[in-house]
Amino acid sequence: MNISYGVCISLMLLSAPIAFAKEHVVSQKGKQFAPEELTISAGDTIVFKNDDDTSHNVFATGEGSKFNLGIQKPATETRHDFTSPGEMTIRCAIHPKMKIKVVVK
Ligand SMILES: [Cu+2]
Repeated sequence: MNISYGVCISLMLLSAPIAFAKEHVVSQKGKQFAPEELTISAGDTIVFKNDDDTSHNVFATGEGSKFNLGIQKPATETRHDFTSPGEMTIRCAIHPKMKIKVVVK
């Protein structure tokens, strides 16, 4: 196979998902989410960064948006894909005061 043809196909495959889904970064710092409200589109991903020196545990219990990302150590990332529209409050299982409202359009 022609090499430039192969490179072209690879680039198309790599760039395809980026055109439709966005990544949103949410920080966990000082035992708070930042931002504390976020509107995204269905298909988008939220990357949760732990910028604290304590562990966190991101989870949600809403209808159609149930997930638990597990214990997350400092300086690590977890991520979740939001596939269907809705509104939810995402919390930390370790720090009950931590919450972020997410609207998926
Ligand atoms: Cu926490």
